[in-house]
Amino acid sequence: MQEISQKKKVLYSAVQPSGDLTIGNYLGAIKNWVALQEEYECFYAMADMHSITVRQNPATLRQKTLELAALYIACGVNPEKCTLYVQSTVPCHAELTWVLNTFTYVGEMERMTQFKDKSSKHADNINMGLMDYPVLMAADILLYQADVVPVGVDQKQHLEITRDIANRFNNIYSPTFKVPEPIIMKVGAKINSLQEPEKKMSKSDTNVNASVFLSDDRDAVMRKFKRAVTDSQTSVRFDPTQKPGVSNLLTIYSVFSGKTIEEAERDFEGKGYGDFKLAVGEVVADALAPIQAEQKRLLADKGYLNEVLTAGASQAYRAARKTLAKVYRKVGFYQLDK
Ligand code: ATP
Ligand code: LTN
Repeated sequence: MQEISQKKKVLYSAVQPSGDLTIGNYLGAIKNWVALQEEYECFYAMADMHSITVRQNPATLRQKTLELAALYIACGVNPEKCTLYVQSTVPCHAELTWVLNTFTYVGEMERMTQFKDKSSKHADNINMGLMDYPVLMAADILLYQADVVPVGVDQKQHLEITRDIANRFNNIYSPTFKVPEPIIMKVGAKINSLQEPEKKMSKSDTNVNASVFLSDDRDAVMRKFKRAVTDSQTSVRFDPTQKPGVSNLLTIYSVFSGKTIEEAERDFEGKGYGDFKLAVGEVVADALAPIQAEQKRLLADKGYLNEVLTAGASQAYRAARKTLAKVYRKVGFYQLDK
């Protein structure tokens, strides 16, 4: 397990174990984690407490949590270098959330884009947790004194509120929390739907052709790219306003192949959309195959995964409880004599 060093800056990120991950989740989040693990002291969580803000099947949630752990490792997150853990196994997250709730205004939460989106999607279950989601996320990040948080563009607003809450607390008491910065990649931070290329690709989209899942086999990947919406022109050019579909495909091709957008455009000069879509499909299917094989291998070894998550939970707890103890002292909670 990783040595906690004083020198390295701290990085925190998480993904919810609800539903199957899309290539948007991969490119916007997990893929970048791998490169960053050398430079930072990293904490990567499976945010199962966030998942229950939308009703989940218990057995499925448990299974998806394990699958997500295996996926992190299969994508290249190294448990020897990072702390990998399940959010609900570290009680400090719920405890700090309660305190931070008293530094957060109802009006601020009502204005959050994700809250508004999810409330309209789940109108029959607008629970307090859905509204409190950003405060739990702030608690995740602030517990570990994170310097940076790599996320996709859609999470930027949650990072801003985290910074506001941290500053508010620090100003009322004394510096307690590190105020974190988001890391948002220039390319890949927003992968759009293959069917409605102005909208983000989402794992909960009801149109199966809109999202490519990390679990899709080669046939499914090829079929979805073949059906991807483009435009009535013919040139493969990057222009997100005029050509959102083609630009989205170019972005996907670029990040999966490691080429720049300009290089990608050059690859398809004089070629038609048919050839282009085929090439995008191939580069994605080629990248997913080894990840899928490795995830499958890991899932067959539950003992190993359980060991990683047990060690991760105690390592995370050690870091988190220090911050929580400070907070409890500062707000005036009674301290038992030792
Ligand atoms: P849902 O659509 O069910 O609300 P989601 O696909 O947005 O879920 P999350 O678990 O909320 O998934 O997000 C996990 C990470 O993936 C976050 O860092 C988020 O910013 C990133 N992400 C999600 N969708 C995309 C996308 N289309 N492009 C780039 N990054 C994305
Ligand atoms: N809300 C995030 C998942 C998440 C997260 C975090 C991301 C939960 N806690 C802390 C970064 C830092 C999402 O991706 N939807």
